[in-house]
Amino acid sequence: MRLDNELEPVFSAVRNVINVASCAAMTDNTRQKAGVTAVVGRTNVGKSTLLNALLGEKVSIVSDTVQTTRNVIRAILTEERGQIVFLDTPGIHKAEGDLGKNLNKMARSAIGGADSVLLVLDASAKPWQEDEGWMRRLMKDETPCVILLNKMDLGGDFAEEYKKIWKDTAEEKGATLPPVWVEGSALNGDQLPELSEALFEQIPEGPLLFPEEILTDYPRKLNISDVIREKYFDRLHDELPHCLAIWVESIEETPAKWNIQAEVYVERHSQKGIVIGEKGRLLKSVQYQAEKELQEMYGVPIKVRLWVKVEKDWRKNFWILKKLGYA
Ligand SMILES: Nc1nc2c(ncn2[C@@H]2O[C@H](COP(=O)(O)OP(=O)(O)OP(=O)(O)O)[C@@H](O)[C@H]2O)c(=O)[nH]1
Ligand SMILES: [Mg+2]
Repeated sequence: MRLDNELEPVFSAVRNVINVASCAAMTDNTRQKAGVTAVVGRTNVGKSTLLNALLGEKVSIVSDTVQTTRNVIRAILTEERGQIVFLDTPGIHKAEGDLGKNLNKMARSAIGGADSVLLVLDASAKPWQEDEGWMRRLMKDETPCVILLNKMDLGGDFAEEYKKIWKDTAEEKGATLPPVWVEGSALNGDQLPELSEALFEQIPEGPLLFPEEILTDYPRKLNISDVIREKYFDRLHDELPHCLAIWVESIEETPAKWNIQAEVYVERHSQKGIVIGEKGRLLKSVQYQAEKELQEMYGVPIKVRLWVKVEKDWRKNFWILKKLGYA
């Protein structure tokens, strides 16, 4: 496994977990496979939906808004044949502000430390420049990769067009390592066993990297803020989401329940009313939906209290981006 630049902290965290992991979780079975697979692609193609489906648990939030995923999230799949540590990355998207640029950088650097790459494409939509950009990058590095043509449940009208782009570009660049193509659907699970098979093929043999019961090591505070953000994205669609961030201030664990206090950042006063809603309806509904989901996730009663705060131009504020884990 190569270790690289910006993601070095991520991988040193992996190594730390390995060091403290119980030896019982390791195995002498040298034929077992274990490795890191970066899941990349443009925004909205279904990367997070796919990882949730492969793991059978929700580890990463999903929405039809661009750049829903804002951190690199490790999702850990452990089976008899071994373990794949997936890196769910923010989808590449034309970026103007610091937030978007940082997210693109995060995604691009993820492939540096990975053993293999899974590129996800949306076969139901015309190829974007960003899709071709990923293909060029993977060819340049000759990275072993599997390409999932996702959303085949919607017809897959553009599957052949994507394959042709790969073929033409590979000829132009003299790239020789062919990808493994899988056509399927993260939403209905079609061809996911075949996809897993292809992914396990591409990672090296070795002991497990994480104890087998761990699905993700994503910090709890970040997970909770993502769930709250997802509930906002569900309701606001394109109206506001990019100007919105959630910061979990505290989690008070009492024997009866967890009390979660979180701040909702918006960029301007005029946006405050939108996230609160008429008579506070939107805010209350987001609190309620988040409580419901978090309760299920953590198995304890949960109370969420949200405070809306105007942080002018937070997307350009390095310290806020850093605090949120976006820089
Ligand atoms: N019909 C269909 N919809 C899908 C499929 N996979 C994902 N979606 C939908 O596509 C949208 C985007 O899914 P996400 O999983 O959030 O996409 P993403 O690639 O993680 O997006 P970013 O985090 O923004 O990079 C959601 O509305 C999903 O329900 C699929 O196989 N079929
Ligand atoms: Mg995502």
